[in-house]
Amino acid sequence: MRAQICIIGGGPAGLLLSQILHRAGISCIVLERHSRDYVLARIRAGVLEWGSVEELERAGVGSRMRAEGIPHDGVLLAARNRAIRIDFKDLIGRQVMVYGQTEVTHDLYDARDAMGGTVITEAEGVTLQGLPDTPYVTYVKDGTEHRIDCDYIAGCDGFHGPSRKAIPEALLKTYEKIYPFGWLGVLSETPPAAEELIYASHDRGFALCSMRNPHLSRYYIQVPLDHKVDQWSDEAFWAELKRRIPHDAAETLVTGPSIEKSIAPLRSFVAEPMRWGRLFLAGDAAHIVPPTGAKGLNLAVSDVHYLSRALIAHYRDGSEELLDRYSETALARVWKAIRFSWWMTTLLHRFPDQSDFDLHIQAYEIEYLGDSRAARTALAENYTGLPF
Ligand code: FAS
Ligand code: PHB
Repeated sequence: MRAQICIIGGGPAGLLLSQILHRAGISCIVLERHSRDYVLARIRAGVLEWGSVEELERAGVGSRMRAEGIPHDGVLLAARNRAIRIDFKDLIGRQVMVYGQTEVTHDLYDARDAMGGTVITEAEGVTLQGLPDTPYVTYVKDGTEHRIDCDYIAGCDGFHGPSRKAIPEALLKTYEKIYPFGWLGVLSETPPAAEELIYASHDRGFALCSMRNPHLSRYYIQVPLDHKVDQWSDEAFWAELKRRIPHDAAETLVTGPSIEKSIAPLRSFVAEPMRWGRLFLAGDAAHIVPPTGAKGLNLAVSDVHYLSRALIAHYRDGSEELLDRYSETALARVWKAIRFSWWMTTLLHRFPDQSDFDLHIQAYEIEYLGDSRAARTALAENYTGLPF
C-alpha cells in the first residue's frame, strides 16, 4: 500500500492527525495494534483545554462534545478543610470542557468511518523501516505481512510504542522524573461529589473528585507505588476518599460499585527532538505528564495542531519551514505543560521523604493561592491551557 503519511497509533493523537490531514486532501493510513473496543475501553483523561475543544471542532468532531460535554468555569483546591476556588471565568475569561477521552476517541473513530478513513486495527509487529530518509512501515495482519510506502511516518503510538525507539539513542535526549506514588482511579455510576472538580491536598495523600457526566463520576486517591488494585475494596476506597476531601463533600458523597478501577504510575518524561528525518513524534510517544494538571491528552492535541499544519503547508506550498520547526515549536509548549504538571503534583501530593519544612512550604503556597489573585491567575492560565 502507499500513503503520503503512515500514522502509527489509533489513540487520540493518531486519529486526530488522520482526521485533519484527510480533510486537507492528504492520504494517510492509521495502524493500531489493538482492537477498537480495546482502545475505547481505556479510561483516561477527563478535561479538555478550550484550545483542544476548538481544534476538535475545526476537525469536524465537535458536535457531540458540544451537546454532551460540560463547560466548567473553575476548579476547587482544598487543603486543611479550606476550599479555594480557582475561578477561570473571572480571572482570565476562559473555561475548560469536561468530556472524557473515551468520548473524544469514539467521536474520532466515528468521523474516520464517516470519511472512509483507513484505520487498520489489530496490526501486529508494526516496524518502522528505511528511516531517516526513505521510510516505509511493515506489519502483520491475520498472519499476512504488509508494507506501507509513505513520505512521512507520524509516531503517535504512546509511551510504549516503537516510534520513539526507532530514533538512534545517540540522537535522542530524554528527561525523566518518576514520582514515588501512583493514582488509584475509580469510575462509578453515581452523581459527582460537587459541581466542579475538587483537587484535595491532605496529610493522608492527594485526592481528586472528577466526573464524566451528571450520572458518572471519576475519583482518584494517591497510593504508594507498591499498592495493587486488588488490595483496594470499593469500601476501602470510598472510606479513604472521604477522609481526604472537604467535610461537606464527604458528607454528601454518593458512593456505589466501581465499574472501572485501576492504578496509574506518575512520571514526567520528555524525549527530544520530536523528529528524526521523515519520522515525527506526537503525543505520549514523545512526552508523559502526571495527570494532576490534566495535560496529557491536551498536549497530544497541540502536537497534532503543529504537525498537521506543517504537513499541510508542505504538500500545499512545498514549504519545509514548519516541518523543520515542528520539534522546537511543540517542545516549547510541552515543557511549559511539563512544568505546570510537575508544580501541581509537587504542591498537592505528600512525598515519603518530606520534612516539616517541606510541609510548611506546601501549606503556605496553597494559602498564598487563596490570598493572591495573581497566583490564582497564573494557575488558571496554565490549567485552561497556554495558547498554541
Ligand atoms: P495513547 O497512548 O492514547 O495512544 C497510543 C496508541 O498507540 C494506543 O492506542 C496504542 O494501542 C497504540 N500503539 C502502541 N504501540 C503500538 C504498536 N506497536 N503498533 C500500533 N499501535 C500501537 N491524561 C490526562 O490529561 N488526564 C488523565 O487523567 C490521564 N490519565 C491517564 C491514565 C493512564 C493509565 C494513562 C496511560 C494515561 C493517562 N493520561 C491522562 C494521559 C493520556 O490521556 C494520554 O495523554 C493520551 O492518551 C495521549 O494520547 P496519544 O498520544 O494518542 O497516546
Ligand atoms: C479525570 O476526570 O479523569 C481527570 C480530571 C482532571 C485531572 C486528571 C484526571 O487532572
